[in-house]
Amino acid sequence: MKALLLIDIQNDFVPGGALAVAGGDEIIPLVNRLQEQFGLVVATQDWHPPGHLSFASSHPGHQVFDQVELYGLAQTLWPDHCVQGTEGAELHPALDQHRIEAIFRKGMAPEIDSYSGFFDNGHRKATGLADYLRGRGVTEVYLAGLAADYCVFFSAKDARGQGFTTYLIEDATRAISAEGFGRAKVELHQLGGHVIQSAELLQ
Ligand code: VGL
Ligand code: ZN
Repeated sequence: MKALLLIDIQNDFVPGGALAVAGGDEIIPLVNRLQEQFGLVVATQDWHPPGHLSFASSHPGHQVFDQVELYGLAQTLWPDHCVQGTEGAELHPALDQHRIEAIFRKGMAPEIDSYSGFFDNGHRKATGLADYLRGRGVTEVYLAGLAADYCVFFSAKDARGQGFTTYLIEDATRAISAEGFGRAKVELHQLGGHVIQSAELLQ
């Protein structure tokens, strides 16, 4: 059984949003077509409380994209984004939601970031996504969404770590940094993950 994971397709990650990924909105028509190929579609939603410690605004004297250490973990500081209950945190209105069976929220703990849909960045707490997928008989996970080099990549790595056959659908993602995504693809290959194009699923 294969599942499509739609990672953080939220208003704040598309142009005009607080943490816009260039071309982030361009993936949505493709993602909607891809959903038809899957018996199970699941989404994740970045869902931070106001004042989350991944926000540069929570660190006086620091700028957006600075690197700091947070309780022993390297942390990039982001603009305030995906604040619980705001429009920026909503799934994008063009995303077809009628086949999304579950939405896993992440990033609620104020002191730790959570790029992956499976675990926080310290692997301290699981979201329940892996157990949910196993409970549904899923063995193969396909990933699309935003951003390719952060939440999609970290979700793909954890999917591998949880023993799922893992496919990152490259043209159904957009990256914050092309260089960062290049490194991410190498690492994913080393972990036994696959990077594919949507055409391999749509023919
Ligand atoms: C993301 C940075 C911070 C993402 C979320 O969805 O890729 N990136 N929070
Ligand atoms: Zn975030």
